[in-house]
Amino acid sequence: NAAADRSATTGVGKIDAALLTSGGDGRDWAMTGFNYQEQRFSPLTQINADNVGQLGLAWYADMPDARGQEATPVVVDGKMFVTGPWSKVFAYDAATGQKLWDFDPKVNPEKGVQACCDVVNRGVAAWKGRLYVGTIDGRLIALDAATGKQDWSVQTTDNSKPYTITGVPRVVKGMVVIGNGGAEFGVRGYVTAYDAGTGAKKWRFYTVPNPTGAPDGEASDAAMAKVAPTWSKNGQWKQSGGGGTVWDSIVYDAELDQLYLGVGNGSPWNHGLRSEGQGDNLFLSSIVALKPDTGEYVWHYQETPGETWDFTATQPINLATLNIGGQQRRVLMQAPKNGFFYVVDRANGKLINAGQFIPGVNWATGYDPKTGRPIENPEARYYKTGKPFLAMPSAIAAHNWQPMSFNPKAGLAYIPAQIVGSAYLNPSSPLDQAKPLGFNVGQDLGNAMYPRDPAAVKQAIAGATGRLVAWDPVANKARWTVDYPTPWNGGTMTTAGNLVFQGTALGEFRAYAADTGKQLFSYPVGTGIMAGAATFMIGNEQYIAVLAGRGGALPLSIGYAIGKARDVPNVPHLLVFKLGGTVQLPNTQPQDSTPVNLPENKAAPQQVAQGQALFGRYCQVCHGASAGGGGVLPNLQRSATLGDPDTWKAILIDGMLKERGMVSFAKVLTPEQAQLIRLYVIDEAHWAQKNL
Ligand code: PQQ
Repeated sequence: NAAADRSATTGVGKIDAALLTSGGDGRDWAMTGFNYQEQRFSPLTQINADNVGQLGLAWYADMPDARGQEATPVVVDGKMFVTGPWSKVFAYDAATGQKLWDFDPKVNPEKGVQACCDVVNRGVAAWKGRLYVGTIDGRLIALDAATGKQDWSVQTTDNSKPYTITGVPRVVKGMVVIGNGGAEFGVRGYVTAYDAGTGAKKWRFYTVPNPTGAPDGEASDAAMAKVAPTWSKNGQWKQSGGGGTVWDSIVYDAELDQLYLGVGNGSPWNHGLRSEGQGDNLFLSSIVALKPDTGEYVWHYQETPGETWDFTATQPINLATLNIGGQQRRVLMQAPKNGFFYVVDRANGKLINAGQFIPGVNWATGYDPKTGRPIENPEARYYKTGKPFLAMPSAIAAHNWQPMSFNPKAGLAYIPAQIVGSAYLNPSSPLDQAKPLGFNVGQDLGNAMYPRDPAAVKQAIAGATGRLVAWDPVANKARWTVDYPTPWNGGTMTTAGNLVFQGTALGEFRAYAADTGKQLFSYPVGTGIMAGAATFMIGNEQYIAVLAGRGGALPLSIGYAIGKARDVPNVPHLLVFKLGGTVQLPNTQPQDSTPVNLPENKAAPQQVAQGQALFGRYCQVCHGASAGGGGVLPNLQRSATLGDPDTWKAILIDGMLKERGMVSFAKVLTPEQAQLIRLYVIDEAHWAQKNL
């Protein structure tokens, strides 16, 4: 009986109660966000500000795929469950590290090219003896937690479209709720609730209207009828689906019995192209509250009306009760891509506070407290001015998916923030219109590369930095900050032991005092960390677990500005610490950065320019702007095939490496164009060797 409660047989039976409290004592880390409030705050105190310096490794495990490691471990009754790239699931004895089983959903590697930001996965949900995982190819799979065997699987997306899943399913009132991604390519976002026992569909909520104008026959119909006038009559959303993917945050509020969706950016990004520059385009870049039983709309708060910069509101949401102006307010908190930290009243969706958490935010100066709307800088709407807008923050985000935590004792939220600007510009060439392969974001991607100016590139590298921000949501300002020389540092986790844990892009796992930000611990892990940590107790011992390994949007796409992080090896590990742990990690070699012998540069400037535009359009989102490499996918400036036109063609046109996710680009490139890209990369590599 597929619907049977598996708790009796698996030892992870108490999980449904644990989701509310994580067992109350915090011995389990029952869901990726710790419990339904998703504060990632543990009440455990054995490891604390006085003794955290004694942490050492209890055990570690090698992870098989050197792509982004983004999952937070889930730990229940002594077993640890994590996911890795390609939606694989791994189970361990949490005290010893003994592998119990693994599960590979066998995603077709060619699907990887539709994952905008790496083939990542952020973790499982556990409930009544089952684990739930979303896959890159849009399946929601239920596993028996004891054996890792598949119980049921449903296809939650139309696989003829570029939908993907990277986010964590959430189990709410006997249902599993899952969203999807794909708004960089052209999809229409939605979430679906399935019966947790059987996988039968319960309801679906679309986040943007149906381009055909017809009702969907789904829970969102009434809401969509209301928001349809916020979209233009024509505009590219009619073809692209409009976006609004819910690719990360979905949070259940057990106090108010509401479900909050963090809704993503528009598709294409460019509001001028998407919606003829008209309308707020609800529910893009919004937090939407639903009734979990039916999926009916309750309220919404839109953070970025008329979204046009890829400003998602998908980032982690923390629930809390705060004393604001002498009143206890049930709030949600979010630090989304756009650089403002929001405190929103959960009862009605009204804005309480919005404050800039990184310096230099220039698309808006602040929020009108009456309307809850941003006060915009008119220059930011590049499609209106016709001029490029050099924006802070950018699509890569002031804060991306890296988990944020909230410590109710310190009254602080810990934002893994970053300071990375970039330019937005209307497309100048038909090349940048929608294509069967590649991004469809309404930007001048063909020209979006680093200038051939060493000083400018060095400035871009120095200017892209990271910052841990301890934000006081009541005072609406930072209490303390820690700066990092590179962006894309790890998610945060905080404890009643007055600690905040965070990994860094340069390969350290650190702990700070939660109240003051004083650094108390640093451990060299030899590889960059992006994921958030979990903590749990087995017997008399508290453990801290974190995945290490680089990947995700920024290392794939940013090119040179990844800076020193590119030299850090990418050797993925699951790391588990305890007080007095003595296990040693094997030494890793730094990435080889000695100059390679490049083929002679014989290209004419015209060929280089053509190759550069094609590279910008089709290659840079995975191989980095200006082929600058990010230490995840092959650094093409060092590729042994640069001097070998036949192998180059076999890879780009014939799909020789499709089993590794490098698909054939024959749909969009002629063999001659493929060679122009090769000539451009050779030219760029010569320039970089000489100038950087
Ligand atoms: N994913 C990452 C990552 O895992 O590093 C970073 C991003 C995504 C983004 O910056 C995105 O904008 C983004 N957008 C979508 C989307 O629009 O559907 C999906 C995803 C994803 O599923 O990973 C990301």
